[in-house]
Amino acid sequence: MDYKKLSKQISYALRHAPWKYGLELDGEGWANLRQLLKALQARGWRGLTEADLQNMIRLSDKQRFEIAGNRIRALYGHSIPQRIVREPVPPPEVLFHGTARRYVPAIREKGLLPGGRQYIHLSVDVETTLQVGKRHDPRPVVLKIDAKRAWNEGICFFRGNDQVWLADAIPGRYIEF
Ligand code: HQG
Repeated sequence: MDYKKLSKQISYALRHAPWKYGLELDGEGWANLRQLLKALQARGWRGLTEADLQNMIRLSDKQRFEIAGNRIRALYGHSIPQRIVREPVPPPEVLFHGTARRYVPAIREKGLLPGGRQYIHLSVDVETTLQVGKRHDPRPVVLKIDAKRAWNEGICFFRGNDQVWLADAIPGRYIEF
C-alpha cells in the first residue's frame, strides 16, 4: 500500500477539506474514523481498514495523526475556517522555523504569520527545521525564535507533537535572522 499517498489524502481531509469527505470535525479536530474509512474506500482505497491507518501512522517519518477509539485527527497543519481549540503550553526556551530565502524580507517586516494555516509551525531542532524549509527552498533559512520571552510577553504556544510546536503570529523582535 502507498502509505505516502494515503497520508497525503488524509492530511487533506483532516486539515483542509473535511466536508469533501462527508466529515465533521469536533472542536479539537477529531473526525469519525469509520466515516473516514468509508469516504476513502469510495475514493478508490478499496478494502482499506483501520489497521492500514495504524500502519501508516506507525511507519511515517512524522507524527501527523492520532487515533483514539473510533476517532482520528491531524495533530497540526489545519487550514479549515473553524479554529482547532488548543491549550496554550509554555514552549521550550528556543524554537526554530525553516523558511525560504525569498520570504525573509517580508518576515523581517511583519514577523511570522500563519498565512493559509491556523498557526505558525515551529521545530524543536535545526535538522527538522531544515527539512521543513527545504519544502520551500533548496537552501532554506533557519530562524531562531526566542520562544520563552515571547511566551512571557503574551504570545501563545501550543504543542503539535514531539517535534512540532504551533504558535500565534510572532513579531520580528523575537526572531533571530
Ligand atoms: C512563510 C509540514 C511571507 C513561512 C511541515 C512558510 C510543517 C511568511 C510559509 C508544516 C511570513 C508557509 C507547516 C511572512 C511566514 N511573509 N512568508 N510574514 N510568515 N511565512 O507550508 O511552516 O509534512 O504553510 O516561513 O513540516 O512551511 O505537511 O508552513 O515558509 O510542520 O506534515 O510562509 O507542514 O508538515 O508555508 O509548514 P506552510 P510551514 P507536513
